[in-house]
Amino acid sequence: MKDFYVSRTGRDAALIARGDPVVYGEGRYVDALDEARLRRYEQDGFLVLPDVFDADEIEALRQEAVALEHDPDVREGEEIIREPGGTALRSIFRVHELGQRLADLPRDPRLLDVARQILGSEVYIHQSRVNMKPALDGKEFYWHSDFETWHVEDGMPAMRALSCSVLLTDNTPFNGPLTLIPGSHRQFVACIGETPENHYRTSLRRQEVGVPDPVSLRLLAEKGGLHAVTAAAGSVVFFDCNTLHSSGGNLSPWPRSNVFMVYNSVENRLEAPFHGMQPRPEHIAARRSIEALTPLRAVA
Ligand code: 6CS
Ligand code: FE
Repeated sequence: MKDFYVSRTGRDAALIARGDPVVYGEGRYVDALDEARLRRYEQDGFLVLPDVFDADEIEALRQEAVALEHDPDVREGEEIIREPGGTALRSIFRVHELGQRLADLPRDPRLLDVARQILGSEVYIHQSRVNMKPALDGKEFYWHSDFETWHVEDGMPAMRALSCSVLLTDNTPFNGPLTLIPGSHRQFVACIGETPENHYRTSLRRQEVGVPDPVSLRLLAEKGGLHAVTAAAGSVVFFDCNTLHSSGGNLSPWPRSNVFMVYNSVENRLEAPFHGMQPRPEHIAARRSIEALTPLRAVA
């Protein structure tokens, strides 16, 4: 397969114009977002939908995430990522297969139909996680494009995937809200550096390889600005796989936890990772459980 997005090959950084659509099929595959919201997503590379879930729904999801965090089996499992230099929990991966309500969440039509509309096809879950960002201790996630990692390390062919983040707690200016660069999804930042063996064992704690260089970051930020998603629990952020994003540390005395589900098009299934790397484990990059999701229908 021709690699249109070459990165981490030891050569200099580069900006490569995106060759893939942002919204597939003109957004006509299913009817979920109205035209204005679809255009906003296409232009910025992300979309914030306030108050999608009510307080009871979010509290139930948040409690399930907390229960997983304290489940002794989960705490010893490979899905757990701890904060760099500490023991506090940073992320729990594969939550859509560990929880009950978290298992139904990706199939909720309020989320699934938006993903099907934008990606113009049936979709499956490439990856899910809860980022706990614990009180006073949650560390930053440095600037990156998810697609750069999923392309190089997971062999994701094209930019036909998106992340859906459901805010389980209020995201404020003080607790490390997700921050994105509007418009950055249209340029692929080829990164400097070579990928270490089993890179995910360090990158998920603190990512230093596969991150954009300061010049490219500054150029894209000067063009699009920075947008921190400060919104109430129950809000949802959809963002394109290639939109540059980060989040700061959490110095507030309250946790900031968000659940992330990555929808990939069934037309964009993972191939072999580039540069001969070993595939990442199933709980980070699904290769087996990749059947198209069926929408959860509300019980009549
Ligand atoms: O490597 C990955 O798949 C993960 N890394 C980051 C920083 N964001 C996306 C994903 O969770
Ligand atoms: Fe990310």
